[in-house]
Amino acid sequence: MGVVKSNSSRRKFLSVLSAGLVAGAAAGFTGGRLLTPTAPPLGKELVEIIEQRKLELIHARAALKTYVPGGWKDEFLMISSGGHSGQVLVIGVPSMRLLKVIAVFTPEPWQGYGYGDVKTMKLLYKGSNGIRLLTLGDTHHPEISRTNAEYDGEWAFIGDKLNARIASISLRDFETKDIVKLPNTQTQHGGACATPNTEYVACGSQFPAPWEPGKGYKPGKTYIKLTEKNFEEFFRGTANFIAFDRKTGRFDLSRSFQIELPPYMQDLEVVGWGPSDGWAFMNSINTELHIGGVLEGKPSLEVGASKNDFDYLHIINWKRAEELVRQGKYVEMNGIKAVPLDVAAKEGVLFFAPEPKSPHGCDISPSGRYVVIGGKLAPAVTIYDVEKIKDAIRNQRFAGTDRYGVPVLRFEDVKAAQIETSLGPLHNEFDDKGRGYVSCFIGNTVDQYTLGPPDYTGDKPFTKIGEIPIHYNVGHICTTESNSPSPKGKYLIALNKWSVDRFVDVGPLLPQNFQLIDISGDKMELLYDMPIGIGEPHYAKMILTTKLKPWEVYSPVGFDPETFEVSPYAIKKGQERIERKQENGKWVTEVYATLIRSTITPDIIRVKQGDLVRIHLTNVETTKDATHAFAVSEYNVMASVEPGETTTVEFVADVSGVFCFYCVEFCSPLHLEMAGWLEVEPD
Ligand code: RUQ
Ligand code: CUA
Repeated sequence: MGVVKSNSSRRKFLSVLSAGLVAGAAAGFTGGRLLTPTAPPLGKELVEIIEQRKLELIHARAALKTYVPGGWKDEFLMISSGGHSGQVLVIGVPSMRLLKVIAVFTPEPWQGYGYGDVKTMKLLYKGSNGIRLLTLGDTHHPEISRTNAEYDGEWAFIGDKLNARIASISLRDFETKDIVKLPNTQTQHGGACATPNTEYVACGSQFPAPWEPGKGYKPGKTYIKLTEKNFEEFFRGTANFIAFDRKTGRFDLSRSFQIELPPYMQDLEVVGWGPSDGWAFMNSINTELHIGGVLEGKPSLEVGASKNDFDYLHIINWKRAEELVRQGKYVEMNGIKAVPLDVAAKEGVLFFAPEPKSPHGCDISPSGRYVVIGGKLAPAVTIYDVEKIKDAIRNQRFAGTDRYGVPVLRFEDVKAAQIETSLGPLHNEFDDKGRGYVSCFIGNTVDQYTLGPPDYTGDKPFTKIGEIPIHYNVGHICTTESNSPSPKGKYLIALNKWSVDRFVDVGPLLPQNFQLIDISGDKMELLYDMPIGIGEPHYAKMILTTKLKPWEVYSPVGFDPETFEVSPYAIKKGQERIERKQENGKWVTEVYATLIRSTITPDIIRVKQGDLVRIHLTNVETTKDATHAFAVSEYNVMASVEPGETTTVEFVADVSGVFCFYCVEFCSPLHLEMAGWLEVEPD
């Protein structure tokens, strides 16, 4: 579609616009905001702007639909992955304004994340693999905590594909609270996806990891020679259900469990509600078990993994797995209870259904009745009926088993429909009218279709009803509160990999592109392009902003956002002090400091070279936005201290000299004076 070029359409629009504005004003209708008592000149003014800027009808409409004046709040908040930036982006919708970048897997100076601030250093180390400090993350799938399967706006989760980790983020302060490395898993792709009441966050592996029988996978320890035979016998995927504590924001491995999976390269995973309550679904891409080997005379991974006509949709009864764990039918491996593959296959945890080869995406309709898979290589989406799946399992109607003994259902027994789409269908999202949307990577479209009952009760179920061009190569799409029982309709955002031609060129590496689309009417309408200057925008979730209750300050003063309690290191103004003492035979200089516009107290800190320096910083301010930040020159140390917060920075004073420290937030007219000295006396 693109831009409407016809002059007649513009002229018509302009005359309609000016007539409407004049008529509205004449009737005394001001609408309170746009039109003032001087409406006729304003109408003329708008027409002039439109003419001067040579805008078309669709441009002006789009601008009026998306412009959110300063001081007005966006209706939705998008929690988006930051791709291989390792972070999470928070974006207002429909304004498409970037509100925050949340540091998660990668150090981020602005938030004092990973630069000597003890609580953030602890997170990065805890989330590492015991071999080295991991400061890279490839964030893929964000999730929002749920109550009765609805997004409740309390917590967010994000997975790291590269290192098989998930993180929790509080939606009170929009800060990362926990990172956990999934045991026995090397890469992650399925999920994060919360169970209906966020008892667990589900996340599955992508590429299988080598497992030692009974011992699983330990980074840096496990070695199994990579051969086809070993791949089949010893490599394994996982479906993980990681217990989450809503109070503390922490994951608890001791209450978590995982299910051992064949090395089929599992893809996206979702957890159901309603008729699919207790079930999780994930697809797979390499039931061929091909490992590649181009230089060894074998087909590439790409070719070898696309041979079979069908791969397997994994159907997981996670409540049954939970029960088996309670009965002790698990093996404890590397800190998690693992339900072995043969147990999962025999005891009703794991089933397969054929899915057209090399599928992608796995999404659940609002009713919880349908599971929708993108064809990727086949131009169709396949829709499975959960009632049919449950019925076939109940009646033991299987076509047989796979090579690991997992029961395989018949495609015809569980299929609800297949809908033809543009080329390369990947991910599905839904609206409030029983319609589904699918991103088509190769066709560069988003296609719209109808579901079946109870989601859609009209006379054209399972039918494609529309499409809109996308710029370009769309991966995920995101509609408002989709993948929950009550999507809100209104907007769809296409998360596009390439932005060729859409913006001013900024070198060979192009920004990626979010496109905002209005889905409230019968026809989809493109509203806005938003370049993403960091990482690949992978997937996002949108939530009504009215569901969020973010804190404005930390309270009471001395609050520690790591423990959600008052810090034992919090002090009041006047209690500042420096103490030097020995800890395990090492000298430690411990500083209790306050921050308030525009003083850091103490402003001179004298230490001896080699001391471990620990500075507890309390921002004693209680007003919104009175953030101070503490950075030490030449020492790579930085903490952001929000109003009311107590945090600690720690570093070894290994270099002698006199070093300035100062507040890095432009907090007051005397912000430049908010500084002091660290003197490191040579030993
Ligand atoms: S998967 S672009 Cu990493 Cu979300 Cu389909
Ligand atoms: Cu505090 Cu600048």
